[in-house]
Amino acid sequence: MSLVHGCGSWLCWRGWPVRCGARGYARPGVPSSAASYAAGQDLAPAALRSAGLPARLIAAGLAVRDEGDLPVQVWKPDREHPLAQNAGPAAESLRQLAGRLGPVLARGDFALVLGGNCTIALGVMAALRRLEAGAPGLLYADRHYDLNTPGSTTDGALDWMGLAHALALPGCADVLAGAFGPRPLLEPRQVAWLGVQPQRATDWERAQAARLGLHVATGQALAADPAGAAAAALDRLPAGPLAVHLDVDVLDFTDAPLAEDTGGRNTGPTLGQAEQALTLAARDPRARALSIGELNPTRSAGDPDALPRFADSIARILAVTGRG
Ligand SMILES: [Mn+2]
Repeated sequence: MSLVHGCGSWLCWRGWPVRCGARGYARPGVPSSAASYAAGQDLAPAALRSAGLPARLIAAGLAVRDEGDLPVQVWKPDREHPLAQNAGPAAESLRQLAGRLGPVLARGDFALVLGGNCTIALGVMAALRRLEAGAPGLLYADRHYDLNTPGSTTDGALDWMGLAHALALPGCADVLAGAFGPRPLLEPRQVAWLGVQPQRATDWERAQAARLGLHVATGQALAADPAGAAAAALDRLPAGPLAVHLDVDVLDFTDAPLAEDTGGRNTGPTLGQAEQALTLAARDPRARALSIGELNPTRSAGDPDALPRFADSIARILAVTGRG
């Protein structure tokens, strides 16, 4: 990972003095629930700020530049497009994200993107592709494949359709699959899944995973050997720049009640186990971005330690970037 040179000045960033050091961390937020099941994830960037994520990143020795938030989008029912709800506004937000990340990545900063839902990974991959530094890879930590299409479920929620659109699977909505230039945005060899619970996938998704020969480590495998599962996934990815995406629903919801989807109770990795896996990825010299999706702050209202504990984990993970 390239370094940011020549700064050395003090910047005032949301009240904290931040010294520009050897490595920059840019932190755009995507306060959007447009592509989600309901409102809630639009609150995540602000909740992570309030939980002390910036201060923890700084305490971990990172130089943080705040890139600010994209325009707020709050989910509402899209009765004109019930099977791909709010696809137009969601795609526009992702195009904006990719545009915002372009200069950040080009100057060698590591990007931490706060969602929003999992479609933010498409904006990150579009920006990495534009770097023209080789085929980018995506380590996708999620309880779900996110390979649904508007035809494979009746939900109409794009938040578990993102990778179907990145891979341009049959039946995708053109407005999203074609939002980033030539499609597909990604080939199957550019993605490795970590933490999938196959029982929670649709039949369509399981069929696509088998047909395309996807690299998938289940949640059970991830919990049993976090570092081993991550290493095997990283081995499979191409040599170009690497993005890590964390859908917080991959976590055991009883251990870390953070996710929009509450179905992960007592299964999947704990926050500590996921941290082990993602720390390995962060050490990878290809690592350029981490995106965090599907966090709904209302889920942890009764467990006030959950968000600060999560912020601590993220800071520890990012503290090792480039220390491969
Ligand atoms: Mn998910």
